[in-house]
Parts: sequence; C-alpha cells; structure tokens
Amino acid sequence: MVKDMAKYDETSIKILEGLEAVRKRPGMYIGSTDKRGMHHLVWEIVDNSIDEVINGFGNYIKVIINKDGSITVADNGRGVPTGMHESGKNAMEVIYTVLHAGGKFSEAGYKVSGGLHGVGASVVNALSKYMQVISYRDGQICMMEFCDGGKVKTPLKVVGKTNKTGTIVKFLPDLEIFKNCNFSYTTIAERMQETAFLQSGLTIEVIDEADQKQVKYRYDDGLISFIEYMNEDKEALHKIIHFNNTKNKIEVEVAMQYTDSYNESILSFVNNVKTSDGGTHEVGFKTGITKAFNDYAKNNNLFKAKDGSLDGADVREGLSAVISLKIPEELLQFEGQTKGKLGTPEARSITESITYESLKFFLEENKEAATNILDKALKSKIAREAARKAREDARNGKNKSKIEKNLSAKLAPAQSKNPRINELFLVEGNSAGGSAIGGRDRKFQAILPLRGKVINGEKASMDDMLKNEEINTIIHTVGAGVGQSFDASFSNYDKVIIMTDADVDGAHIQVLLLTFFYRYMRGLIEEGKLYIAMPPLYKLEYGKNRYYAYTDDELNEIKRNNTGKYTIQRYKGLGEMNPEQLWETTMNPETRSLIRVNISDASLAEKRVNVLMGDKVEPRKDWINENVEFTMEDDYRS
Ligand code: 28G
Repeated sequence: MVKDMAKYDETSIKILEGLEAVRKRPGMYIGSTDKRGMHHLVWEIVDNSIDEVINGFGNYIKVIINKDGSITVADNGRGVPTGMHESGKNAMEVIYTVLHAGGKFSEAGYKVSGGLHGVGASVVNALSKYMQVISYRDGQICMMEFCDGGKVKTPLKVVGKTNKTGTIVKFLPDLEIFKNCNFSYTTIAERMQETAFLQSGLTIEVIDEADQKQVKYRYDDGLISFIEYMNEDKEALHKIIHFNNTKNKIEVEVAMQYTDSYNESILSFVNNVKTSDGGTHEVGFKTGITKAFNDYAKNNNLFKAKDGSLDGADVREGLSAVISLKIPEELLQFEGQTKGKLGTPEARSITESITYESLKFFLEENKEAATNILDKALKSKIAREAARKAREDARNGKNKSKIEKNLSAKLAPAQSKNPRINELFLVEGNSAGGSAIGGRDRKFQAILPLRGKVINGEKASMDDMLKNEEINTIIHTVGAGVGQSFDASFSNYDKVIIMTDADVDGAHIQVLLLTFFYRYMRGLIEEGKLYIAMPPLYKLEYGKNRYYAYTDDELNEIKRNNTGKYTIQRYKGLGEMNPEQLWETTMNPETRSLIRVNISDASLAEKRVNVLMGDKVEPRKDWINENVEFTMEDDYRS
C-alpha cells in the first residue's frame, strides 16, 4: 500500500514536470504561440475524434466556438476509457496529463498525424486555463476537470447514466500563452471541410456561438467530391479521373480534372494530414503525368518531332488534383520548418509509377478527354515559349525603344532609380492619374494611370493577357517578368500600390488587379510588395480645422469629438481631390495607411479568387472582408 502510494506520487511529479515543460516551450509542441498555434490545439483534439472514426467508431464530430472563447469538441466514438491504468491512475487522467512522445494511439497501423502534430491531448491540457472531459461509455457518463495547465480540478466522477457512447472535450486556451488570440470560424470551418472530404461519410458540424454562424459538412465520394468542389465555378474538360493503388505498403489515391482555367492547383495529404509544401509524392505525381501525356501524344502522332515535348508546366495548366497517400509509420519522413513537406523517398517512385500507369490507361480508354487535355497543353507550350521570348527580348534590350515609347506616354516615372525605395501607384482613370502625378513626391513615386478596363485574369489565357495593353504596361513597368518566369528580386519597385476610387467600380478594378497579380506575379504578393491605398471617404471642416475620415466609424468619432458648424464632403472618387489633398490623405508615407496584400494559404486563396471572379457580388465582398488576409500597414518612412 505504502509502496503504491510512493509510486503514485513519483508519477504525479513526473507528470507535472512533463506538462510544465510544454508550458515553458510551447513552440516545441505546437509550433508557435500565435493564432496559428492556438488553432493547433483544436486540430489536436479533433484529430483524436478522427482517429476514432478511422478506427471505425463514430461518424459525427461537432466543433463549437463558445462565447467565452473556449472550444467544445464532441464525437460519437467509443468514449475515452476510464478504467484503471497500471500507473495507478485512471486511463482518462493518463491520456490528458501524460506527455505522449511522438505518435498517438491509432490501431490502424497508420500514424494519423504527421510531423509536428502527433503531440496529443495532454499538450492541449498543459496550455489550457481550463479543460473538461466527458466520456459516454458502458452506460455511464464520466467527467474530469483540469485547470491551470493540467492540474486536476475534479477527479474522475460519474455524473449520469446513458445509453450513448462518445466523448466531449471543452478547453479554454491559456491567454497568458496565447496573447491577444481568438479562434477563427473561417479557419476552423475550412479545415473541417478538408477533413470531411478525406473521410467519406463523416459529418462534421462547426458552430460559432459568438457570431451565430454554423455549417455542416458531409461528402460521400471523398476525393471526387473534393475535386467537384474545387472546380464548381469552372468549366471541366472531361469527367473526373480517379485512381488508387498500393505498392510496398504505400497506398496512393488521386482525383484529378482539367478545366478551362489557366492555373494549377494541386493539394496533397499524407495519412490525412495536409502536406502544404508538397514533397516526394507531389514530385512523383508531376513526373508521372508529364510522362503519361508525352507518351500518349507520341504514340498517337498528336504532334510532330520538331514540336519537342511538353513541359511539366504545360500539362499542369488548368489542372486541379488531390493526392492522398497512406504511409506506414516506419516509412514516414517530414521535412521543413513546419514539417509540411513529405521526405519519404519511396513515395516518389511509387506515386510516379501508379500515376503513370493509371493515367496511361485512362487516356487510352478516353480518347476524347485525352485530345481535349492535350490540345490545351500544346497551346500552353506555344504561349509559354512566346512569353519567354518576349521576356528575353526585353532583358536583352531588343525592342526596347518601342516599349519605352509606348510606356512614356503613360508612366510618370520617379526620378530615383532605386528599386529599394521606389513606389509604383496604379491609378484608376485619367483624372485621378492627373491628381496623383501633381500630388506625388516625384523623387521616389511613379504613377501609372490605367485607362481601359483591366482584363479578367481568371478567364484569359497567358497569351491574351500579354496582348492586353494595360497588363503589358504593368509587366514591363515592374520589370520582373511574368508567370513562371516572374522573379520579384528584379522588381523596379519596393511597393506596388493599387489606388482606386472607394466605390463599386474601384472595388472591381482592385479585384481584377489582385487576380492578375495573384495569377501572374504571385511572388510580388509573397514578398509583401503589393499594397492597396486607402483614400478617405469623407472630408469634414470645422472652421479652419480639417479632418479626413476613412471609415464611417471614424466619421462618427470626429463628429463626437467636435462641436459647432461643419461642412462635410463625401468623396466619390479620387478625381474629386486636388493634388495636395491626395498627397496628404493617401500618398504621403508619413500620414497614409496602406493595406498590405498577403495571401497566406495559396490553395484556399485559389478557391477564393474563383469565387471573386464569378458573377455574384456578395461573395466578392465577403472575400475582401474576411478571406484574403489583408493587414494594415501603418507605414512611416524614416
Ligand atoms: C471529443 C473530442 C476529442 C476519443 C477515444 C476512444 C478510445 C480511446 C479516445 O482510447 C487509449 C489506447 C490503446 C485502448 C479506445 C475507447 C479503445 C477502446 C478507445 C476524443 C485504449 C485511448 N475504447 N475517443 N481514446 N487506448 N475521442 N475526442 O478524444 O488501447 S479519445
């Protein structure tokens, strides 16, 4: 008896030391202590529910963002076990307080979470101010509560009877660790949707109690449903191609479809965890499709020897694909800072051969689809070669006089030639362009007035884009190439700033430009060099005092803080401001605000741009509001 107590105390101390280690270095367990890290806690808990589903228990998961900032996750699996563990503690307490090294309890032989993820429920408990676990099992409802990073607040107790099974976990992250963080409904819902695609038949419900939002996902056709969703706003060239096969214990499943769009989106997963940075499986897939299409084209005399062969980029134009691998734990290797890249060497050759064989078979069986896809790939090849030539000519100074003559009519260049400080304003309309040219600091600010309507980058091919005068001018002015050959380090400007009216037309032009930059100069966004200017909406004058309001809230605040008679002007367009006003409110680095365009998740952004370019206005507005991550940049120059 005494001996057992000693053992119990000893393990208790070790446990607290374990959880304390997590609190001392949270980054080692969840990557970071920012918003992303805090969402990691949710993924950890939800992963346990998904484990149950994968093992064949339960088909329903609910995630609730509570009003107090806590999260509740519920599943209808077997319920967390509560029986006695050899350590002298019950199983529930062990699961939630003992730091589990590496992978989690999965009976399928697959580690469900890769790399950083496999850290488990005890880590979440360690980083929570409060945690409650309720298990429905063996006719009983059992409950435990923890507080302050995993200290037992309420020991295991029976709180009721039930004929159901499942688990409910509620936790409130410790805000001393996650400073100024809150949960995002959009982030959670998007991740849960992805999970639902990967687990056919599983229903996942996400509820935001604070914002009164909710959504339910259930897909019965897995990766096929995923591709249908990715391509729902696009025109497909053929029915979805779907195949799966296993070699040397590695299981490969692929769904893919070409559309009339001009970009590629490939998503990959390993053991249900997204590999955002690709890796060996993606490389194998790409090699496999390139070989399959080139072989098919050759065998069917679809193009001549002098045409050479198709590039990887050609056979990926317009491709949407989802690749999902199941790899046994002993072969798993992840790389990179966030462990989002598969390193397993075998995954490359296996994915390549399965893709090659399956696709070859499909093409032989579906001649019409094959012809449609190859037609497009060939066009891509021609356009790509034309673009490369144009770019080389520009670099080598060929046709230079022509280009410069063309530009000089429009561009008001900066005096400085320093790409580290120069700014390029893309301004809607000629009259606004005039004000901007008059108001700017010509030392480092260049103005490019855009006259015609900007071409829609979602619908047009690379070829058409290059023919469009506005686009052409932007490409040559920025001077860093376009498409695959774009290289932000050649940019003539440190900031490219989109400046449009604050009205519907202005928003439309913003969206068109953003789409263009996203599709053809993504590096500029990735380098944080693309901005949106914020012109004021109102001018108020109280006697000699002049105020500018950039939002309706600001307008009300100015009215609250001032008394007496005032005049108010609502700016409908940039053209209504004289050059001095435009400088003062929108262009002067000392006083302006800029929005830096920042697309954090390219694959989701891809979807967003589709929504954006559709004909509906509402989704477009929502996109600006919540989906693309705009960050305010209070930009003071020294
Ligand atoms: C609601 C939020 C998160 C979970 C289960 C079910 C079992 C379990 C969880 O067992 C310990 C180790 C291997 C058996 C397993 C129940 C087997 C039999 C489970 C969850 C014991 C963990 N009966 N459901 N853990 N295993 N749901 N949802 O956490 O040997 S965790």
